[in-house]
Amino acid sequence: MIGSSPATDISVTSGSHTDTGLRRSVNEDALLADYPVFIVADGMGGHEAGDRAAAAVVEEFRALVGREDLRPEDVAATVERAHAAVSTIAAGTTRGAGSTLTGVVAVRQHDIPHWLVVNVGDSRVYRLLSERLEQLTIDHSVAQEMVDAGQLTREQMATYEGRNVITRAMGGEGSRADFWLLPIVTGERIVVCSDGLTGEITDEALRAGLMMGGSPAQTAHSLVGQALSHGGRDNISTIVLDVVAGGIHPRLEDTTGGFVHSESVTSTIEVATARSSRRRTTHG
Ligand SMILES: [Mn+2]
Repeated sequence: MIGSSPATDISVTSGSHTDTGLRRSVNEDALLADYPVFIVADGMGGHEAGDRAAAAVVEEFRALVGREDLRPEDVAATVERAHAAVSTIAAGTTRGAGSTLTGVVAVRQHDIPHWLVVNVGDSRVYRLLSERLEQLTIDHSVAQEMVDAGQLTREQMATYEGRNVITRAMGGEGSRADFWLLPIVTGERIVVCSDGLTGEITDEALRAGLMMGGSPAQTAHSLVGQALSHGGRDNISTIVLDVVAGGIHPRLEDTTGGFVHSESVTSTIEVATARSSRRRTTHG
């Protein structure tokens, strides 16, 4: 899939793959990879409510496909609509329903093309730029809170027994989204994925897979295949996209290898209505 914007000449190539995995009977993940929207939703809930919740999130974002003039507020409004749609589904169930939401949407800010990174829950967005992999989102999970408190290392997150407990979800009371605004950079490779990927492969394996030279579609397939070969205990969804042209050019300080967490290099912006309460939600 190639999307291009005449106004900005942003050119993006993307590929995606989703798999039920080896242990679950239903794929409750949903994804949308169609310029300017690249999102993953990981649904949770009994009796097929999880996949309906994730599908509802994707359906709200489908209205933004093909739009060249999006502003951060448009995305924030879509997040609100998606939250309302999932809440409606949840209200019709006995066990409740919810979904994560993560991804990037191309928007214009001060007439410069940016990615608006959005996150609710523990699905993730990563960026590979000049061999350096960084996680652009911060999980809303008990495990992340333990890492922040120094009670768990980042390496222990993937195997921690309470790793599925998230602290924010679409459709839940704690649904406030995090947003980050980043200039689109020519040459960057962005990954949007559910925890079925990051629960099975390490950041270093992810980085290596992204650097093998495959197309976005080949790379998305190959990463999902790696997660399956590591056990495939959850639904696995992966979007890979390359910015081929039209973005800014990377700064010199962005060109070192390795992995960094995003807090120091991105800034959080407030574009959504805050909801202060929190509820812990378990998903798989
Ligand atoms: Mn999952």
